[in-house]
Amino acid sequence: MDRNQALERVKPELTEHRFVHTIGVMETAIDLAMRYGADVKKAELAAVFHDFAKFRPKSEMKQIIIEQNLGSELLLHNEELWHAPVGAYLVEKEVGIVDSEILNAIRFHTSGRPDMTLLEKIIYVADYIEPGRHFPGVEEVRELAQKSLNEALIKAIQNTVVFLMKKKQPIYPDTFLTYNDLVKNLE
Ligand code: DGI
Ligand code: FE
Ligand code: FE
Ligand code: FE
Repeated sequence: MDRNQALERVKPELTEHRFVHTIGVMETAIDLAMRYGADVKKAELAAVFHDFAKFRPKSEMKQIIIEQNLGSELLLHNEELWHAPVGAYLVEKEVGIVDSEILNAIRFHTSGRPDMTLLEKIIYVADYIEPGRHFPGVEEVRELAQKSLNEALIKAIQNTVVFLMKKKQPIYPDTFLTYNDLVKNLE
């Protein structure tokens, strides 16, 4: 599947704003893949489809999480987390992408996980720093991403956790597990 076919496929699934975000993630992921020596075509496809399930009804996502055993603890946390694992499932089922590296980059783009692959880190960071993002601290993460993907990822998680805590929102345990794994392996 080439880039234009992929973009045509994802477009009707998204709002105009989310489609523009997706193109930003795609361009950023390609840059990062070239910089850090990842598979550029896989980064491109994973980025195009990373938010594939973002606008599926809550009820559909919930049903998929239960029926496909995607982890019932997800249901106890913010629905914002659901579109990542549900997206990986639907991109395989409805788009026909079977490459597990691409599917895992989609699956873990919101929470991360311990021992993230290079491609997973690239999609996570690209999602955070794409040019359409304007939240506080994003510029620092953009700069870090030029020299260390791990440092960029740690800062992005820190910012996300602080943001959620300020709103007194629960933090999904995998987000902490990802953070702990990254700081442990720093030195
Ligand atoms: O889909 P996007 O908006 O492009 O970005 P995303 O998939 O990275 O994140 C979507 C949302 O998920 C964002 O509003 C913050 C939220 N989120 C990320 N990590 C956690 C989280 N929410 C909770 N409750 N816990 C987390 O650990
Ligand atoms: Fe997302
Ligand atoms: Fe993200
Ligand atoms: Fe996104």
